[in-house]
Amino acid sequence: MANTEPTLTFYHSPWSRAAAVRWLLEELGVDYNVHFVNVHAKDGADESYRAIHPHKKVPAIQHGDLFITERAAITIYLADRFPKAGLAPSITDPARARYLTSLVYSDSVFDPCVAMRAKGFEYSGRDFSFGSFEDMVKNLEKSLAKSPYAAGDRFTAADIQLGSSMAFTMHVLKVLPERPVFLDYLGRVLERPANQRAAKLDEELLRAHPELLAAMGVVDASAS
Ligand SMILES: N[C@@H](CCC(=O)N[C@@H](CS)C(=O)NCC(=O)O)C(=O)O
Repeated sequence: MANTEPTLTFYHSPWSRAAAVRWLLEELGVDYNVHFVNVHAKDGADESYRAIHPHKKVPAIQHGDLFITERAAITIYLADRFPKAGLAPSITDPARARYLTSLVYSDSVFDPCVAMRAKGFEYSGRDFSFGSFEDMVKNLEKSLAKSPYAAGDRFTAADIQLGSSMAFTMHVLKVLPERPVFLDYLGRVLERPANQRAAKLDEELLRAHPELLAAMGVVDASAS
């Protein structure tokens, strides 16, 4: 039978929030094309990219004639659209409640809290929708102590979103504290073969686009 699945294009740049979507795509085992976007260029991505993403950011996907932006929305869409991988509890599964909560929390609370902390902004948690950094760390610690994964006993797409953000903010930004429960959790999720594959594919993509490294002021030692 002919493959009737619409073409899936992933607008991507390594070393960005889009890395979590690459990991998800590898977990799903679907065919996809990568459209490289140099978001690290001096003035950001080329102006033509605004037709895909209104803020010229990654990630974005095109599936057939549908365009989706915002990482949480992309994650929910893909995990539901390709259910065979079992990465999203079904609509009637009670685990869906924690799944959606932690998935959206990753981008609407965790992400801005760590961004404010990384930039050294002092603020009152009551003045912003995402609340305080301290409340976020406490909540995350409590939630991950309760069960091995973000939504309960099994790995879901919410762990990709959360695990990817936690790893970056702990190890690169050095903002998230190295609490034992966080380290245990990261040990569990980051070792997944799909994540390792995604990282390797991103390394290859970086080698094919030295302009990205140059834009970030990184010298590619392997190129000499
Ligand atoms: N709210 C967006 C944020 C995406 C985002 O911040 N992307 C960054 C890379 S980590 C970007 O493309 N920045 C380029 C720019 O702003 O010019 C989402 O969740 O998808």
